[in-house]
Amino acid sequence: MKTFSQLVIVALSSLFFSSCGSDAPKEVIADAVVEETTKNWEEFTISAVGNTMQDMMYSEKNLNVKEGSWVRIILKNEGVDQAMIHNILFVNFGKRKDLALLANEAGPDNEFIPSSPDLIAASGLALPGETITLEFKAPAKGNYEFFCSYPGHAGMMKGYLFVK
Ligand SMILES: [Cu+2]
Repeated sequence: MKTFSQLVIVALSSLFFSSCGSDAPKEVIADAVVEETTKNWEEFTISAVGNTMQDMMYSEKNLNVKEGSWVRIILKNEGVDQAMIHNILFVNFGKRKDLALLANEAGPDNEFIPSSPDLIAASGLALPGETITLEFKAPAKGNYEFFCSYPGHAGMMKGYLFVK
């Protein structure tokens, strides 16, 4: 019985040979297949809990991933109060407060996502009861921060990403 990776190789071989002397797009497809099957995903489910500005928080504070991996964040907004609207932004270390201010300026039209070179990845907004997924390639080795950029939330909803 062939394993999944063997099947992929077979599929790639046939793509390669069938593309010889013909148009290039098939090789592009093959490259996409290679990338998708070789991605190393690190998946985290994070709950946003609490229903007041005093008790809202993420269920996870520290995330550890390996350099070169892909990160999948599944953010579950478990709040029920209509003011509990959340997202999750990953930013360079030490930039949480600066980017929270920029996020306020970006406003609801931009889902409170600031435009900044210190921003690594940002999810959309999750309303109470909603779940949202964010996927991104882990940045270079080092320490990073994450937080909720909905106005007034960055002081309570925050944590760290360590890329090793
Ligand atoms: Cu929030």
